[in-house]
Amino acid sequence: MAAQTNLQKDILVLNLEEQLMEIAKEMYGKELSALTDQETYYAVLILTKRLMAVSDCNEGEKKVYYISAEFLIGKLLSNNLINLGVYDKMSDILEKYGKKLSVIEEVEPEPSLGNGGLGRLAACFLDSIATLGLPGEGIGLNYHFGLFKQVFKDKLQTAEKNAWIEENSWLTKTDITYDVYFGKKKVTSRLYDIDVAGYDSGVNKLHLFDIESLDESLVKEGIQFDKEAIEKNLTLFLYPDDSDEAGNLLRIYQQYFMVSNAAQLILAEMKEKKFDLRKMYDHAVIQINDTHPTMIIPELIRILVEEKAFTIDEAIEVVRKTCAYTNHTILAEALEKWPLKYLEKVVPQLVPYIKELDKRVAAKYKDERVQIIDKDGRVHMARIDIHYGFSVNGVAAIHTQILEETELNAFYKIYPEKFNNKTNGITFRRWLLSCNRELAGFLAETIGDGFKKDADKLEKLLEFKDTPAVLDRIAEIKYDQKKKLAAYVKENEGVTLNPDSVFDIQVKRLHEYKRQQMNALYIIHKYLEIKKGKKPARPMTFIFGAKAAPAYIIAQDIIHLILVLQDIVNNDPDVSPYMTVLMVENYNVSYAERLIPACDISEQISLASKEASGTGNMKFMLNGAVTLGTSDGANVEIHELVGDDNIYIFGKDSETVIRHYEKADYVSKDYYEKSPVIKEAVDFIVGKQALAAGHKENLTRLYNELLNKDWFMTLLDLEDYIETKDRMFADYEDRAKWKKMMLVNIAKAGFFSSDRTIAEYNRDIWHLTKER
Ligand code: NBX
Repeated sequence: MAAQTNLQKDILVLNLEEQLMEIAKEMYGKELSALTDQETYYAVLILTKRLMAVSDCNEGEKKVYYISAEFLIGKLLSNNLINLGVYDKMSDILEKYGKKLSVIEEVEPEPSLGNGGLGRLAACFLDSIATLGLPGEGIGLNYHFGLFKQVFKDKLQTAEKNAWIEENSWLTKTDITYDVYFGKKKVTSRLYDIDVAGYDSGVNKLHLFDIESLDESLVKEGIQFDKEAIEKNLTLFLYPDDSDEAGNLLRIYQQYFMVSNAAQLILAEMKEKKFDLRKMYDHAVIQINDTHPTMIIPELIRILVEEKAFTIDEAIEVVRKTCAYTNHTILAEALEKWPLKYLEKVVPQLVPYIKELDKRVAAKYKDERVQIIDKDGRVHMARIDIHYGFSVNGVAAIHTQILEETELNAFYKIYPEKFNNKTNGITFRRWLLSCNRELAGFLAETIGDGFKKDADKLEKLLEFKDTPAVLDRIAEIKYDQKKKLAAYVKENEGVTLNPDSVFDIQVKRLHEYKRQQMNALYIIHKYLEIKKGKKPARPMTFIFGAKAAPAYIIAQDIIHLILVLQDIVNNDPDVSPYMTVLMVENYNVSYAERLIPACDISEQISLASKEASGTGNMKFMLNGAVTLGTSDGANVEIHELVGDDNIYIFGKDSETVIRHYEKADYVSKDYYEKSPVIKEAVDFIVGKQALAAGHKENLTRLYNELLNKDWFMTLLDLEDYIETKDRMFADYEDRAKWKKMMLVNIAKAGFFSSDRTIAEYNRDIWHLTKER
């Protein structure tokens, strides 16, 4: 069977050109050369889907179900073509008919099925699971408008819907539908699949559940809609505003809808394959991506008891051996705690089971910190995962260590054997081969193309760390990427970037702990220095990209400050020759693919202990940027790999920061009053110039926050940050030194391939075997 399907794919590949011409005729009644870019994109999409449909599936006795509320997959065309091994061939065919594949790729809409790192990680993992030939599937939701599209108006973020689903898309409608009950209320789901092609390997599936009765016309202004009618709005948006009760309830509806469908899908497959349900754990492992899918645990227990004649003890035991949990944060406010009364309203059928799980814990452990339902009647979702799953993992070494020693210490003492670390990774297919074809091509010429399947082979590049021709070529590619980005930015943002300047980039979700505000204070400091006559050796370009949660007020204020600085700096003739500020609009995966290859300085400046891992840091390093970072998340491991000479680390370490929190002895005003440099920069926020360019309400609120609260300790590290960043800009002028740093960073990035991460998940948690 496998051999036959492979043959089908080979035949299709041989006849790619004829097939494409046929599709053009069938769909549009035209010759290939007469198609518009849009039509060409659809034709190539249909052909690529056919290729995946006839490819081998990764099969085996046991499968991982990666359940996640987010899969930030990005555009798929280029990646699918690369992974199927037909990118160059397709590109040549299109060229023959007067078309450029890179232009056709532009037409594809980007699905925004994730917020940031957690969702993008899930997408990288699907790529690596398929590439390693492992049987595995993603299960999530098909949000019609995904995460909002960011539009700046009057230097403020506004939100619009992102309608990404077109008549022709990567989604394939299946005939699978399930009934999902919210108490007595029934809705009907529909499954859509997206094929995930592994690199030079088989194909897996991403299952996205949707609701049949959805009503897109409910969305009126921006992203506003009526939150009451569940059957009409359930999958409209990813995590709609959760600042009020209706928003929270909708999130619980979404989560239960996801896990009810997941449970039915998994159990249907167990039945179809005639697997023994009492040994479910031999055939299925469920990876719970953060707490959003946690209700899969009580839901499976409920079904096993009510429909499959298990005793409650038996059900708990089987489910415990099947489920594993990944933690992505130590921020207390980000750990989900649902009021029991919300759960009673949305999923009354689960409540007796959650209470039973709670009762068992309470009977065994007195410690309040490990109880599932707390004194205020809130259900701690992570605690369900830890007690009733077999594995708990953090996403970088220091993160797991903090979980074990501090945040989850009470659990670590009970279940030391469940805890393990899986340092995050990124797929090199998207973050090198696809987004930086020039660099990937040059690396292949220099060290052979073994690194494409075995990322550790990148280390071979170290043999060339003193070879001028190689160093120069890497720097030249960087320069070309900066020019390419500048052209794109000119066209899309109307801002002129100087490719001879240093490109300093901070792109990630906007959050105070990530400290975009600290970067903004550095920019103010530089601006004032230049005004006083201290010119930098070379112009500097500061680029930001970030969306802020609509209900997160201070994050909106930080965006406002950056846009105000962009206006002031770029329009000041004394300063603009030396520095440029740009906040790109609607930062997303596609924008990241343009920004990352063009970056010189990678900003990874979170308050130590707060960034679980970070994955942008890995993407930048792989593309030859040098990291400016704190000892946080995966920065710590990057530092260990590249050594002191190839990274710029600053700021207080996580132990010091954690001590400040414990003692509650950080007072931001002390830092402000002690340091004239800090004072001057902070005061600028509410100075005449800023107020003339921006809004008093936003700027004053941010100023007060920094001065009187500064929960994420911006001012604690500001002086060290300024000193280190200045040193970095100075070192950039030592071109020989800088180029070597670029090379070492690329060479050492192999560890951060998600192929390595997934191999570790499989070795330690999943234990899957491949059949092909
Ligand atoms: O997960 C991120 C962490 O902040 C990163 O350090 C880490 O690298 C990444 C992958 O492990 N977490 C994250 O992206 N969280 C969310 O986006 C999120 C979304 C919804 C929600 C809570 C968190 N309710």
